[in-house]
Amino acid sequence: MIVISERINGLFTSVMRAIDSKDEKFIQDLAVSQVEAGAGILDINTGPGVDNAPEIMTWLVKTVQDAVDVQLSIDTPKMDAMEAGVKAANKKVLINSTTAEADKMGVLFPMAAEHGSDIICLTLDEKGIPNDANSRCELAMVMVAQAMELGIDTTRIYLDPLVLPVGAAQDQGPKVLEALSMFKAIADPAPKSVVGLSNVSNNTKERSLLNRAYLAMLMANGLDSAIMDPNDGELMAIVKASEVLLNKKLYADDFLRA
Ligand code: THG
Repeated sequence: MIVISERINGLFTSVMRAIDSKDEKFIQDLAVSQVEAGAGILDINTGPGVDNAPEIMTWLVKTVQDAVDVQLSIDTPKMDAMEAGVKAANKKVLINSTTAEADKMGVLFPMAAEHGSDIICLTLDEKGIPNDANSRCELAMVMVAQAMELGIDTTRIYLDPLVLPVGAAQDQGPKVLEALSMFKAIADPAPKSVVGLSNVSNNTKERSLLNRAYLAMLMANGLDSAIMDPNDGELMAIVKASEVLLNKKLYADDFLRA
């Protein structure tokens, strides 16, 4: 499983403060600790409500890539900030994300094709987030078809079924699992899958417990990558244990220490 670190996000108060004061060391220490904890990709998000998002994204990307040598996921709904992030990166990025909305696909798939980027496809469109697994798959198929027309390899596509907070949309938990298990059949070779794991526990008291339990279920349904906190040691242990139980990693008595 590919662990994508969620921590370089202006949503976190400490990160927002570091962005405001252009504190390179804080961001770089955070990046290094995430990679040391096992992150294979770092998600980079300026946070909501910044008015100079392209400038901040450029600063974040440059600051992070001066400290670590991993792929970056450029996480923003703003096209200008996305373009700034893709251009500032010195290697191929993960575009996070397009939706099935025509205006987004029309800009972001050509951007991915031009720069050789990987791209996350969120299963939502002008009508919002679908209510069941089949509608999520329909939107996934629309996006995969459009990407293929531009020559984007299906293995560069990460389908995101959109995890919702259990407190607000409890019925969606199993529907996301069902959608995940259907995604593999959409193309050959199969696209990858990704979720924003911590969404599930937003505004709950038992955040890490819910994140850990759901991650094991998601992995059992074929999840390839998750935006999550690699500094949660117990959560990382769930990743390792699940990889062994799903026969993806060889069992050994000391696998958790490895
Ligand atoms: N899919 C994709 N990208 C995504 C998401 C997704 N990016 C954003 C988000 N969802 C995943 N990242 C986070 C990052 C932080 C939190 C949740 C998801 C989070 N932060 C604390 C909070 O809001 O309570 C911050 C509080 C603090 O300051 O400590 O929960 O689904 N493709």
